Amino acid sequence: MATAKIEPKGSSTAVEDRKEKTYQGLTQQQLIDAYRIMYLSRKLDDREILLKRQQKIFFQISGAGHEAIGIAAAFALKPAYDWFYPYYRDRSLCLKLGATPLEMLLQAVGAADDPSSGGRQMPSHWGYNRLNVVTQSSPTGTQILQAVGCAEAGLYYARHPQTTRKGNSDYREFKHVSFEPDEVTYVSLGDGTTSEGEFWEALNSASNRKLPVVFVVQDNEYAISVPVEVQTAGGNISRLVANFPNFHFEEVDGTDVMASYAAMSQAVGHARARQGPAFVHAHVIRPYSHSLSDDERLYRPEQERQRDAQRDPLTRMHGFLIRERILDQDRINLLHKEVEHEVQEATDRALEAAPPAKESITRFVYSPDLDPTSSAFETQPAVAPVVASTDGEPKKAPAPKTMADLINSCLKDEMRRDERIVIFGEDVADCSREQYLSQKLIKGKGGVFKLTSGLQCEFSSDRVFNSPLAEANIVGRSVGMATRGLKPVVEIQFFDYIWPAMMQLRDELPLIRWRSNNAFSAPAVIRVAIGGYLTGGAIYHSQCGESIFTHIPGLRVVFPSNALDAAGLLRTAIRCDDPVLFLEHKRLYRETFGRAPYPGPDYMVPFGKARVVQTGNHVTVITYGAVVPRALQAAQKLQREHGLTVELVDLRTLSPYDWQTISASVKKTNRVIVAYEDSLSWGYGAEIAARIADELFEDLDAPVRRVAAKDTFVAYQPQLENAILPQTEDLLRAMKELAQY
Ligand SMILES: Cc1ncc(C[n+]2csc(CCOP(=O)(O)OP(=O)(O)O)c2C)c(N)n1
Ligand SMILES: [Mg+2]
Repeated sequence: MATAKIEPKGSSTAVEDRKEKTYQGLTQQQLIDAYRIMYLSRKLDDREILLKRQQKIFFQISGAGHEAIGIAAAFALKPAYDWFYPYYRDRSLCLKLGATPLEMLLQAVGAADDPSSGGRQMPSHWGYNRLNVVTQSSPTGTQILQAVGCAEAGLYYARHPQTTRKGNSDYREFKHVSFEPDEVTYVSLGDGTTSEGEFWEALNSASNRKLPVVFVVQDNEYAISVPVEVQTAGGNISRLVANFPNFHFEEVDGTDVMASYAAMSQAVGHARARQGPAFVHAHVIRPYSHSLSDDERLYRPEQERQRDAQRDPLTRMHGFLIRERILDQDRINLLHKEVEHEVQEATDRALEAAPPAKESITRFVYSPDLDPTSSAFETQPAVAPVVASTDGEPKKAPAPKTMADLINSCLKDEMRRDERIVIFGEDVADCSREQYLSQKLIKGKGGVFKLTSGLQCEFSSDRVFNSPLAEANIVGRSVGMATRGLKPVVEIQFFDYIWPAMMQLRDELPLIRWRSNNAFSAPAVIRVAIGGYLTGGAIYHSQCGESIFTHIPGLRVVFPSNALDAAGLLRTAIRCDDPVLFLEHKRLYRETFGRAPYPGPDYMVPFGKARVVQTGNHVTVITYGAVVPRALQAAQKLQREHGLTVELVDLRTLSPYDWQTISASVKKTNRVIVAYEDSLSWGYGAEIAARIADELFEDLDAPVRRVAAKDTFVAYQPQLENAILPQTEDLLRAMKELAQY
């Protein structure tokens, strides 16, 4: 049924002529609208609770008690113009922005047509591409740094509007980009979530970079059963954040629509005027327990719950509309009936909706548009022209360069080609204090391994800059930027220190596309210096651990062994449409092994294509990274001393990996070693060995052997390091044993 417009009580043409009274800038009609959405929001929660009890849906978490601040935020912001990173209690916000009751219930039943996730996420995990409501997840707080990255992307586009043009031959072809010059990013969270480190990292960057982010903390004084005074030192988050520069602060009764709207308008105004971020601390209530899996009567006495109930935003708004004679009880009853009818209609339709097809489960793990394993990513190195010099002698071929050189050159060429690329991380800039560069007082740093050297000088601090020392900050912001269509190519200084970013790397970066059913994606590149054999690198500068990441669906994992591959694979990583973890072995950065002339600005190596380093007949060795040169040395020795030949396969990319080449080689030699630098047990080679044992059993003349590090960490003392990491002699011994098995 089409809902009739319920108007203010005294409404008539004559009445409209007189100057209309407003309430903190909201008209009577807007207040009625606010009440209608708040009531709708509550009724949807109530209906979902009923459906859950009837086992027609499978989870419920409500927005009850948070309706007023949500509606106020929606009035102060613009859908499909501003950007939204809401959390699960933001039902009223999403309804006012334009999400429909049917859409919400489609998620509750897990329907194929659920626009937020296609049946993949729990209800109240909002995501509406057409409204700029970005796909939300369950880990509390991961949205906050992403919102910071989103705001940075908006400012970047405003400074570089030409970058929004659709590109071709890479991810830009499939990434629609839009921005508004005065857009604002909204992000909300609960009081408990302010205890997360990522919250503080986000405030720090938003403050320092004066970003137009409006942070809304919806403080219902509980995080499940843990009260606010246990979460927050002193019990009030506003007091703790008050000294962040550039912020506008508001603390408000979030159950009062008018007061909340006044606070939100001020906050949004500050951000829109590019004065900096804003922080709105809204005191709300939580009348329905944490979720349907929780019973708050176990930890909240009746009198406390009664006290809360007196502040129920719906009751308050109802009373206000009557007191102000904006609506009488009859009109309110009519409004209630209309809303209840709307909820019933949406419920009927949602319950009839088809579930997703079982065959669809692996859709959108990766980009459906651009396949980095395809021949589109296979190009030849540009052959350097050999020009005759004046004396008639051909000029010398260009000098071979190190892996570090070629990665640096590749980054430079890609940045020239694609202005959407931004680079940040710890120490990656040449010099943050730009005046030292312009006055030519210093040479500049450009990364602890100098991989990003000269990039800031060529491309400006706008595109290449230092981050705070905070790994979650680096990855979380890059997720937000990539969601908006930028191409962040960020650096994690040492693999050993990647763990603070793990929540973003496991639960966000590779999941954005799958969990939103392809409505959003975040194809960022994370470069990481990895590995040992450093002589003195010790425990915390030598770790591997790639299998932890190859275990993550949706993430491409690359691990080159030589300069040419590094350049070609990095280019593929940048141009492709999936998130990539690009692992660079520190020991190989400047190694003599595997140097090559720069292969030119278009050289690409496709993912999932191994390189056969040398062919052989007696045993296959499957490996990657810094074990490749060691295995090659061992193979040469085996041939010299015993006349046995090794087929050496360098995987180059670990996810996806080249099963075809592995299988063809094992079928040929019937003997195989999987060698890797990481500790032996549960390492990357376990998966390859298991698959060979499973699928190639009939072809094997010997057991599948693994050669890897000891099950410990890498020690500082060089003799210990040598004993821990797999050496050429270990490989040689295994090759000989297996070849003669
Ligand atoms: C990182 C993380 N830890 C734990 C949880 C489980 N969990 C879900 S909601 C929640 C409480 C959140 O409290 P608060 O931030 O105050 O929001 P509220 O639910 O009160 O609105 C917890 C512990 C989670 N989802 N994510
Ligand atoms: Mg809370």
